[in-house]
Amino acid sequence: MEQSLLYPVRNDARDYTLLDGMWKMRFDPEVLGEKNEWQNGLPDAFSMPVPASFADLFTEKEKREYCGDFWYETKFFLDEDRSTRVILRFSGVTHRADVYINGVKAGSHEGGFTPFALDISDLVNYGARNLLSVRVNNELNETSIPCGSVKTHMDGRKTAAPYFDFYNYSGIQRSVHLMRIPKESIRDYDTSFTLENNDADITYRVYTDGEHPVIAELFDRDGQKVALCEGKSGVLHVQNARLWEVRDAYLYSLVFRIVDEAGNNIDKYPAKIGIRTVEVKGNKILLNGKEIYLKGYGRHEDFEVVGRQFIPALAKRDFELMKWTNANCFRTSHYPYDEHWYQMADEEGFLIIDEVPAVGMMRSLMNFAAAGAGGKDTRFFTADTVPQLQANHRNALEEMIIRDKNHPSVIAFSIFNEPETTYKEAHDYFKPLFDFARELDPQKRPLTGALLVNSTPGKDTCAELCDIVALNRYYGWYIMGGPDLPEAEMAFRKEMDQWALICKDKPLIFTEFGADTYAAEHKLPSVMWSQEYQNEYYEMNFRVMDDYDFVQGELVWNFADFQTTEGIMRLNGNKKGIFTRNRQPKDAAFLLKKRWEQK
Ligand code: BDP
Repeated sequence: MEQSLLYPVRNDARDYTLLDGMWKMRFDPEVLGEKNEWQNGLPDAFSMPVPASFADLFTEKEKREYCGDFWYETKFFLDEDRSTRVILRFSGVTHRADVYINGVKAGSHEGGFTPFALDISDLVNYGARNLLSVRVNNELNETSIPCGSVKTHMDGRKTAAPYFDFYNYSGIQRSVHLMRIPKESIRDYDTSFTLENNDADITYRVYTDGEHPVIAELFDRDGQKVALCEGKSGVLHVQNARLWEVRDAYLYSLVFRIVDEAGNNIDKYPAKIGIRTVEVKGNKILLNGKEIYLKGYGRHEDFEVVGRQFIPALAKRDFELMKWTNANCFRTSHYPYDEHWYQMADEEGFLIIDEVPAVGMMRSLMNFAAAGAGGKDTRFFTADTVPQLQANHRNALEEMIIRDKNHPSVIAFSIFNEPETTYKEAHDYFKPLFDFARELDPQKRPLTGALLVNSTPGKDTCAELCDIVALNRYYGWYIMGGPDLPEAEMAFRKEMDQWALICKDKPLIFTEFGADTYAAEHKLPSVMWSQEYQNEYYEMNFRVMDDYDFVQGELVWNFADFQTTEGIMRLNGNKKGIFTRNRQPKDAAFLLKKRWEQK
């Protein structure tokens, strides 16, 4: 990690300007931009908001589906102050970016869902305007995560061919901050907690790039100082600690300061922290030492027109809906979300399973389809691309854990979604990534990964790497749907009997189960795609899950209908939502609300 990924703040030591707004943009299908020096000024550009997913803003199909290089440009003014470092921080550019300041390359980044920061102090003009150009590329391949390929059409057009079931939204999709931070600054911090009776110890470590001492002070919600510690690492003792609990989220403010000889602040970073512990004990998941059953959703960052852009009002609506159904958890399927989601979950007392974009690790246009059609494997993890894929996966994992490790809401990290796990090379691929994540996480949270339909006991090679076994299962939908629902129940029970042997001392959760349901469709008796069938599907699945005590969570698929690529398997998108794409309930929402009130 070259630069600190700390979220930007403003105080007496730090400042930032948000560069969000209307930028210039231009597609570059022939990859001529750099040769034609577009980094010195973008000719014939149109305007484009930043942040935004560009696809659904257009009316022309070839623009919506554009795949390849594209350029952005904006200008910013910087005052004469040379006493700070100037850092440009991108919260998410999908999937890769080259950044230029005044025509000079400032850096590059691979991976569309985690932030990167570039020190541009030596490239900027002080007391003048500066040109910021970004070349973005949204192609998928077998070394990128998520995985996919690119299809070149007969007229030369390229479109994305994802190996996954969500739309390849791209662009500068998250905010851009121009930060000014002290030359000697706080780069990062770790926290972890131990509880004893009513007290708590917060073990912290601060990383700085200088030798001046650090002071850590803890304030409660009323601004009262409750603990103080000097040093880059230490333990803050909190008497009568207020714990961070589900839907009762108490946040403290932990303020780190680098101080000079006279006691003045060189840098200051305020962190919001929630005191809580997470562990797996036998086949239970414990939060603050008490058993917790996970209820909630797999989600997407997805909405009409705006695609993957974070819209505070929409996120507010989503949290209200999740609370209304008595949910307590969601998985950031299938990529780390915008940082505001985690900040909101911290405040609301929601639990997050934070997932790295390791999805599509199987050669198929929609991975579930290949697996559903007999579980064929494509020897994905034996290809020459694997070392580079693993390096990218490792980087994304590192950036996600560094970015999210101090959020109380994050209770587990998910290292994959539905890869082929049925042969040894898959295990060899994932083992070092699990080891790496364990080493990296100061809180040693449980690790997991969502297992595909054919990853069953005896065949699967990766469940043993997981602290929590997580299954994506579609009994009653892809497998034996409609009139075959009773057979689906039997098959489901048969599989669960096998997991029972493995999960004597390991919890198992469902990270996906669901049925496509068209919001306008009712039918008595039910048929697949009707609201009635979605309810029957869930009732059957819950009946099975409730009979196995090692099942410690149920995250339904999906919170809301979402956009996918076109195809005969999808009716303008995936319709497994409990809510429609514009956030109104289907009938199943009422079923979940009732169940989760009691569960
Ligand atoms: C699983 C995937 C998920 C899909 C889902 C589905 O993990 O991304 O959207 O199935 O088919 O294969 O709805």
